[in-house]
Amino acid sequence: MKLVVLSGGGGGARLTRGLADTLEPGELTVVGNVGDDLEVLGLHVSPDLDSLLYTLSGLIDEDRRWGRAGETWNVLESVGAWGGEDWFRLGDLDVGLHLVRTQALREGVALSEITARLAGRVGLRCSILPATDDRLRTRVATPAGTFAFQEWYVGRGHRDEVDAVEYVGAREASPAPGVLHALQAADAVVFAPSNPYLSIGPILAVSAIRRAIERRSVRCVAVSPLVGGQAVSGPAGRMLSRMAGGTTPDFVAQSHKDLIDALVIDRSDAPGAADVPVTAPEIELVVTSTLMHDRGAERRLADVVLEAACA
Ligand code: FO1
Repeated sequence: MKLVVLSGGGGGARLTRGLADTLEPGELTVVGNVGDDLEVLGLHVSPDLDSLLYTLSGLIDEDRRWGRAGETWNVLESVGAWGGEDWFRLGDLDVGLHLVRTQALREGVALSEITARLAGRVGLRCSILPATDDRLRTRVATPAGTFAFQEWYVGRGHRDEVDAVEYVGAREASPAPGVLHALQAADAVVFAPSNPYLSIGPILAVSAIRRAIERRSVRCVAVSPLVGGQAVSGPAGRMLSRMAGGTTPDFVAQSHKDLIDALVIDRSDAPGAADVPVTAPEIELVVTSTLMHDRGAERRLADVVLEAACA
């Protein structure tokens, strides 16, 4: 079965690992968010692509949910001591990857090509494609001003409420090579349990990707990033409350309006008999346990998602 997953880092990467464990080599293509990318200390960092790469290869720090396990911070300490930018924490092992990627980009290699080379180095059984090779950057508008994504997320600890999200460059961006082909060949599409505005939104802001999903003839299944109406990590719950008006499955479904056939939600979010769906009654709700606390839980959720995708 050929599956395309749209994903950010964190929970999205974990579900992707569960799907990769279940599917045959070559059956899974992950389209990763690049709206979080930044240039820091002269290095190009792609946090979500790297979380996917590190999670799928077993190199991720499972507690922090980003960067490498067994990391050391000598470079960062030296940068700080020399008065350089150390607000965005790049570990020594992580820096190695950024050096290789940045050099390739400067030599004119596309982000998709260097991502494929890196995935090849760790022997991944699935493809990771950036949504686009073009420059696409998320900015958030808050009561304190408008910020580049990482300036708000890491620099300000994503404490400011978000009024609006902008995807700078999306209008001119084309899908990276392979993205449209993967979508056209897919037997199903999955939106990972990633933030609808910050992770899935930037991917769908590439209009050719959105159009391909709108015109698909196969099922599209989203997995809610919420458990008990709150994000497992990050600001998705607060953003849905403020920007969509609530955090029930209805509001999550609404954030993927006209794009999904089914929404997988956690048991703790299952609507009661008295809850009448108002916004998206045509979307099938699949209720299961969505918390991925270990590899077994990732695989169990992947099985539920695959069943919903094949229904
Ligand atoms: N997240 C933080 O909260 N603080 C950091 O200093 C930080 C550094 C960092 C470096 C490389 C990388 O791949 C990810 C990093 N992250 C950091 C995570 C990242 O900013 C976010 O988790 C994602 O962009 C949101 O999906």
